Amino acid sequence: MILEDDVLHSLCSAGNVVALTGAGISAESGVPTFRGADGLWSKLKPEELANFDAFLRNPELVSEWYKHRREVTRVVKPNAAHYALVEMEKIYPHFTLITQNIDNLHRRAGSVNVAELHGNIERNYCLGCGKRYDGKDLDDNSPFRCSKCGGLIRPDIVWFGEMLPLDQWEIAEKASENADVMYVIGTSAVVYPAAQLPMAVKRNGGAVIEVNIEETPVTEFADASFHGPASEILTQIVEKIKEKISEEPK
Ligand code: BJW
Ligand code: ZN
Repeated sequence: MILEDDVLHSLCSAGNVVALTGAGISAESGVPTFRGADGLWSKLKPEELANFDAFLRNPELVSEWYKHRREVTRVVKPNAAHYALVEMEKIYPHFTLITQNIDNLHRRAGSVNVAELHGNIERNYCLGCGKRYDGKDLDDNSPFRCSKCGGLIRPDIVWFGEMLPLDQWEIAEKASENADVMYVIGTSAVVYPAAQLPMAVKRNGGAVIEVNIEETPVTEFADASFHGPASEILTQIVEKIKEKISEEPK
């Protein structure tokens, strides 16, 4: 990986920094991505599983699918890319991690300031009365129906056509508008409104640094694009930032 001096300088001098992550950051932990040859949507149809109508049509099927996904996310572990972002949170004075992932791996790695745009697979709630359930309650006891009102229990995640949680979106939007630097990591950047955040950074004069194994719509306007596995690239970026900061006179 070649990190040009001027790019490294802007990464080291940034005060407000944001990372926007997608499924690719968890791929090396063993969580499948959505798009691409091995992605979830190559085998399963999103319109049959990942929207509210599909859930109402067949709550058992959809709930079983999320139960299976919870089992997958619980056995996997955060990887070096998640830990590199924990380091960044320590380096930068103001650091916000915006994730589209529902797998909880950023928090498990130790990141604190995390905005979850698409929810969290461990959280669930009843459509009838709002009672909250965590994933473990559902998996250990009888699934799907609320113990209080008998209503359907759904995962607290954002399906297509649904609004993002307003508080998380506002954090993400504000942090992006104020960002000196945004790292865009492991996302195909095709799902809105998350995909508009890197453009908001550019519009406001910030720099966009992309980390992805492939080109995406962000590549075109990014200030630098690093094409390779997030675990390797982010570890190297963090090392270089630390090295440079330690060389600077105090
Ligand atoms: C690596 C790597 C490694 C691999 N290292 N990199 C036109 C038509 C219809 C709808 C729309 C439209 N325009 C906009 C919309 C709205 C829609 C949308 O954006 N659709 C587009 C797809 C067209 N958006 C919504 O509906 C959103 N809500 C909304 O807009 O509300 C307002 C509204 C209300 C009412 C009506 C209309 C509008 C909600 C979006 C919710 C997204 N939900 C999902 C599913 C969550 C549940 C679940 O998990 O089951 O969230 S979709 C899925 O995509 C998931 C992800 O968070 C999201 C983004 O995917 P991501 O993370 O980018 O993953 P991939 O797989 O796409 O990419 C992985 C990347 O990693 C790749 O680039 C790889 O190269 C890379 N990679 N290994 C580095 N080791
Ligand atoms: Zn209920």
